[in-house]
Amino acid sequence: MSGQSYDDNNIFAKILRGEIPAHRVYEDDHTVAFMDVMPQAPGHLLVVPKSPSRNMLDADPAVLANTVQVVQKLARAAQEAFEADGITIMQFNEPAAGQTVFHLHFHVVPRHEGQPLKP
Ligand code: DGP
Repeated sequence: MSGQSYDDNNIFAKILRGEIPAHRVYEDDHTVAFMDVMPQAPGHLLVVPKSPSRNMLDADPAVLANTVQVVQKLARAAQEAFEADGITIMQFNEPAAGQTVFHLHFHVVPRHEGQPLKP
């Protein structure tokens, strides 16, 4: 584990505080979802808990469990809305694994047969 701490200047913390805009598609008491600005496929959204954790490695298990339930709900909704053949869920922890925004989040990406993800 990196031992890195949470920095509330990250982009998603600013979106959660309403300091920068995002296309929000879901919100409840604990979780927000908004569209990814660099979608790897149409309908690519991000599911973000409101409470601060850097990634899965430092997340409270209860927050994680609740967030994953929202991921499932929104994956089902996205599958229907985008008539997807499948859904890719992605989640990265620390730079070596591809994480670029250091507030816990899950990618929900609708997929269609024969259509690879955009890089
Ligand atoms: P990663 O940390 O690698 O899981 O990826 C972070 C994702 O966040 C990436 O797909 C692009 C997206 N992203 C970065 N900045 C913004 C932003 O300001 N607004 C939105 N909606 N998405 C962002």
